Amino acid sequence: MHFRIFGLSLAVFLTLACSAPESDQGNIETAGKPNIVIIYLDDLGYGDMSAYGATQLFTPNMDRLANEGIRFTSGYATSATCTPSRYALLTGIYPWRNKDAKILPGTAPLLIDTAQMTVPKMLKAQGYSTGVVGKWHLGLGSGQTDWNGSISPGPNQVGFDYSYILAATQDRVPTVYIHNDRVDKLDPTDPIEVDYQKNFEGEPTGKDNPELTTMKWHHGHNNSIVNGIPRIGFMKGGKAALWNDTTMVDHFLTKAQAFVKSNKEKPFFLYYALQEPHVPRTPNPRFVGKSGLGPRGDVILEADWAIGEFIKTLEEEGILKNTLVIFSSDNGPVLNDGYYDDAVEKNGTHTPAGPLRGGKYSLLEAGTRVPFMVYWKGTVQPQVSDALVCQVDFLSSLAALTGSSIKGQDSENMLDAFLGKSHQGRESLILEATGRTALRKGDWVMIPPHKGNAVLQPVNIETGNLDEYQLYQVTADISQSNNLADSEPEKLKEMVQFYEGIVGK
Ligand code: NG6
Ligand code: CA
Repeated sequence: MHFRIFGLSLAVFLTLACSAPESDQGNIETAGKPNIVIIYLDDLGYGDMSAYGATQLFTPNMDRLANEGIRFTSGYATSATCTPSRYALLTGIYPWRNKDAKILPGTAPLLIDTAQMTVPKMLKAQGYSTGVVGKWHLGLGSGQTDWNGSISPGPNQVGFDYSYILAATQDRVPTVYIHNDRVDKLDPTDPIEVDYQKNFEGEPTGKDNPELTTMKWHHGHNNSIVNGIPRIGFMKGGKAALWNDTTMVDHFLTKAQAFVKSNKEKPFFLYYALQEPHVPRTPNPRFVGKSGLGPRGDVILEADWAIGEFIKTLEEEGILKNTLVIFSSDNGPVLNDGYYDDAVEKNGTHTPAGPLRGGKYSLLEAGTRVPFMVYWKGTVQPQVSDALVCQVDFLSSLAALTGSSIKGQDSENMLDAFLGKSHQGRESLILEATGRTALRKGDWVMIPPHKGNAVLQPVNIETGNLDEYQLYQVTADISQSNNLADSEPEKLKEMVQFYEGIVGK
């Protein structure tokens, strides 16, 4: 028998088909490349883990990564809020360069240009399978998103082969899971509508129907009520697709584990973005009351458990030694972030920011300096590192690890620091909090004068705003209690010049 396809014999056709690169991954050598997992928490503070000094919370699974890996003491998110930090993590670009990189509503379009290089795109080109599970908060669609159709562009257009996400935050609508470009479990006869400006007629809200809420709002968070929790934004329909808040951690964990199991044959990159301990804090009943610190403590213990289960999966699948695990948080801690959830009342002597000053939204250290660990069993030696490193460095560093020559605009190759071969970090880093910036350089932090209140009400966090320069030697004064701007004029001048050289005047 002799087959001919477009005039070629079958044998010639097959030879050509097999030798042609099927995709950009086709010919890439993947042997020896480790799996890469970024475990990312939402609002976990520098002092929220026992390995970073917490005495009122015991986090053995996170601690294991810290104690058996590298525990960075000067590891930073770029920003003191979520969206900008995640933008920088994935793109290697400082978020203050993009005016849209600020806390996004659930209806915001995709923030990352689909032509932009990203960590998952770079790794995909190096032969990796790429996935994101958990909190996204980088916008979806191109403006007028129809939540009942294909929600695109999104994670799958910026480098992820697989995505299973919540669109924005747990306190924002739409309160549904999105699998690749579709709302999961959506009943087409019950379409979803989302609006951040006005309510849908006849739909209850936290503001008008407090009797329907099981969690009370303190500030903001008084729009649509889902599962008894009043949210930010209005939403209607999609009943079958609504998430269950108290099983969210289990749900994402299952997806993360499934991704690992089905991709273990070739190197994979998983960005596992837990939504805890961000509000609303909804621990599964298994964790309610476990911490003694109220729901905020309970959800930290729950996240710790999930991380333990996830690492166990890597072990059981026989790939722990071949997996580089990076752990960090998108911004610093906050107690009252808009609900009456006992976070303040039950906090006791716990210090979510550890010795640092400020918190989420703050330009002071607690806004951006976060737990930051690298764990790679058998390859990375346990140690504490004071190297100055930032999540913006992942792109260039992971490129160097996997044989790519890609370099991100603001992303420095910190691979040796990330692998513990060197304690030499970045020379400097621009920090950002709600659009304001500051400079960390060497042992010093300089915060230029910024307008606005010194304390952000009602979260009760120091913003870092002052109408004069602030200069702290953070290696000697980690709690930023001595402003040396007046006594160290030369240092101040040097810092201001350097800062203006990067950020502008
Ligand atoms: C704020 C919300 C806060 C939280 C934050 C985003 C109000 C009053 N506050 O606007 O609760 O959702 O946005 O947090 O609405 S982040 O970690 O995703 O940046
Ligand atoms: Ca956050």
